[in-house]
Amino acid sequence: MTQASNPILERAAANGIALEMRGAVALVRLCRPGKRNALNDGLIEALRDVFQNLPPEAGAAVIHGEGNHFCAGLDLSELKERDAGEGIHHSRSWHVALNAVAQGRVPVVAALHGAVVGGGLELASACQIRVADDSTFFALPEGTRGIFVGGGGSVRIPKLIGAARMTDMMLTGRVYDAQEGERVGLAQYLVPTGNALDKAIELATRIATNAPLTNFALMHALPRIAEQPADHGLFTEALISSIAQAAPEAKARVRAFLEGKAPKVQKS
Ligand code: 1HE
Repeated sequence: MTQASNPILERAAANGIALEMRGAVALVRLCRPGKRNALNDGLIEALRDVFQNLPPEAGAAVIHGEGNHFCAGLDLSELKERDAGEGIHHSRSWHVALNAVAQGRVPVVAALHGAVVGGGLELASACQIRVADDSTFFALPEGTRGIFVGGGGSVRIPKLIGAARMTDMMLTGRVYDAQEGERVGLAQYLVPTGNALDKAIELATRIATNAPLTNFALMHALPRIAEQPADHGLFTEALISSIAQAAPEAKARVRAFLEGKAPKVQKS
């Protein structure tokens, strides 16, 4: 399905989210470079719509930003118009959109460069994999602006770097550069400036060849197991692993290895 033939995707494109298929990889681009891809209501809605309506041929997705920055976070010009009640619903609308990324149908790789700040870091943390290039910097300026994260950041970011580091970022305005970001766990990959998108596409292309049930288990079972008490987690693991290994695709892949037709694990 192309953007031109799908009214939902056409509306998303008009609101600043472009979708392009690259083989089995859905390339999702934030297209508001003049405002550093700041996320206004239209963009958040478009993000939700795109991830809820990925073409059936998509086996993985990449999200990236146009211009010199990945994303400057919440569009602060919209903040001043909101009272407390509206603020709650606004935050919930981000939760829905970012859940569509985190717990959609396919794994998502974020290609990061420049500013990954505030809601931009919340968006990146909703992705399964983050690839940063050397120009990337991470910050949570909410503390400085007198506000709080509202796009799931307080749930997802401590899982990446721990509550202590997130608290420090918000209390002091600390900015992590790309190297520090990778070291503390904000990104799993670090590449030279300008190479994040290519690396993200390479990873997503590989991810798209996984058995769909494996990808499903990693997106939907693992995060839940990680939050369960150990005894419940072990039980859930037994269930999901038996479902995955019973699939015909798993049997075919294991057979291929045993017959010497599948690659061995190798040092990179
Ligand atoms: C914006 C925004 C924005 C840029 N909302 N308009 N996020 C922040 O606090 C980060 C605010 N932004 C910045 O610190 C800088 O813009 C950047 C480091 C990201 C980029 O700097 P630079 O020099 O490349 O761009 P600029 O000149 O600062 O901005 C270019 C334009 O984008 C300018 O508008 P113009 O009309 O004057 O050209 C900026 O006003 C505009 N712009 N960032 C609105 N964020 C769910 S809760 C999440 C809570 C948060 O995310 S709070 C953190 C918000």
